[in-house]
Amino acid sequence: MPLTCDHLLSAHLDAWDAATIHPFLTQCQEGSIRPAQFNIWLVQDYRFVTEFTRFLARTLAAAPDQDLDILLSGLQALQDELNWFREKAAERSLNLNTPRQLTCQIYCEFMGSLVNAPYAVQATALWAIEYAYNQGWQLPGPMPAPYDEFADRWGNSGFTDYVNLLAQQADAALAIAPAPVQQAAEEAFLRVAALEQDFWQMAYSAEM
Ligand code: HMH
Repeated sequence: MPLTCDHLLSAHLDAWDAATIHPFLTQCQEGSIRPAQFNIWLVQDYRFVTEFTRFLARTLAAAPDQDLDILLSGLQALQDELNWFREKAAERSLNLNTPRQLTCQIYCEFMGSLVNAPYAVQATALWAIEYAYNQGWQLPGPMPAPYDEFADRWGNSGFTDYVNLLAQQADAALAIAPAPVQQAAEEAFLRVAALEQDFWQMAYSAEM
């Protein structure tokens, strides 16, 4: 039986919960997050998304013809997202040239390390990265302003549809992948889960 995204989730429930359930998100939902901590996340996530854009572009470069349409829509959404991050940072007078924290750097290096990985591995990692935010921002329930705008960016139904299509594309690639590639995809999934957990935690351990 080929590996699927559903199987990865059910085989690694604890790792996935740790990636998507965190006090950072709960405190956004309660409106009790300290603005300084939220701002650390915001700046670091902008820095992450710039590298994630490059990762998506490299994944697109390796994709079969039938996957190009969805991946191009993802790149277009990231163009909007990067501009949105710049607006949010300007509203809060945040400097987006702030150096990357170690956790952000490690996550970006991991995405870079997948440059020569088989497409099935890249597609699985891409899905996991997007699904982590799709779930993480939705699970706590409706958020108060100003966090509702952030929750909606990754929790809205259009983004949810996009993530489901990414899962279908990853599943199709995994279905024709040899066993060692499926194993590499599982390792990439677990790596994403661990890095997502660290990324939330970064808002609490980092200095501005
Ligand atoms: C850390 N993971 C992190 N940041 C993001 N913006 C996404 C995933 C997007 O899905």
